[in-house]
Amino acid sequence: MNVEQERQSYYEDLRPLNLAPLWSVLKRLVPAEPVPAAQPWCWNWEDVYPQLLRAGSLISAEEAERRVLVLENPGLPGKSQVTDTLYAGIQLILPREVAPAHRHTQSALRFVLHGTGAYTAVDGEKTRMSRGDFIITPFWTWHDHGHEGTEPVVWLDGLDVPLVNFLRAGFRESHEEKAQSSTRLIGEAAARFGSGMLPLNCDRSSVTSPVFSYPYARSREALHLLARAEAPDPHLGICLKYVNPLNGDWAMPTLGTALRYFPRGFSTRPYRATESLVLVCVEGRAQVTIGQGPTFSVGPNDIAAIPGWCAWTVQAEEDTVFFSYSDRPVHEKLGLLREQRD
Ligand code: GTQ
Repeated sequence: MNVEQERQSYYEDLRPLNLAPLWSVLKRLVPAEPVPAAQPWCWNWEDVYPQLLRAGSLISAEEAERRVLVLENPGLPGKSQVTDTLYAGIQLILPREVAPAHRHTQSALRFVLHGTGAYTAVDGEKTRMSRGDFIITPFWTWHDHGHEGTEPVVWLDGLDVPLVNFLRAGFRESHEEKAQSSTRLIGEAAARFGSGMLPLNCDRSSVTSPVFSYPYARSREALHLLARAEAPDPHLGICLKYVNPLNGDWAMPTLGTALRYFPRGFSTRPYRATESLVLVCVEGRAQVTIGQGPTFSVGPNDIAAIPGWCAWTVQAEEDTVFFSYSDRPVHEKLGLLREQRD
């Protein structure tokens, strides 16, 4: 037997003992730099919306529990992942429907894409949903969605499902009632925590922002004013992150959310970080180039997935606003965030 044959027979002897040689996997196990399985991709609203409406005629929100089309990254087929660490889905609710109350240890965000008249209820408080609003469902809070209006309402769900499932920390429960009863006024959380003030002796320990709705109109106005006050950052444009007023940290413990403005004609310099990112176009149109390509033309309600450690640039063809979410808070907390600006 030559050495190679001896090694092979050695490996075969190891297998039933549940032992394996590190040296044959070391470089894959501990790579020189991140190797995402996710691919750069963009989902266009004009493809997604008609399919979502078809789902609306095939299954009710109640039967589906959540009537959602999952954005499946082409590099991760069947995994229900938009990037290696993030989940994204597009949820449809029709007039008079209820998506029944449940809770889970995965954190969820909603970013409203289309329609008016729907609400989401979180731990007894309803919030109306309007286009561009960023709404948080903190982990392990009861939530149901309903619709008192007249037209289809659609939003993006962003969840930390792949991360939580990787940690095997997922729990889920159904509420005994279809829709939880209201125990708080509409706007109560915003009044208590979201006006630049806090109750004098409030508990500051929550890792999720208690301001669970960040209306678009306010955030948009802030970005547009800043665009007149300062030059856009070469890599970020005009970018504001959503924060938890209790501690100034990200609004959610695992998902970093931000709103970004790029004036017409502005191009960003290449930027990459270990975070993986989902971009949602709210207004305008831009070319988004990811890695060595592809370049996607991203317009209203189009959604792009940017895998970790892929450099990306934005070329704004119109005044453009993007909402984004990423796993950045986790990278930061674990000391793993690495960035490169060219
Ligand atoms: O609305 O609670 O897209 O639990 C995936 C899982 C939405 C939700 C999703 C969920 C929800």
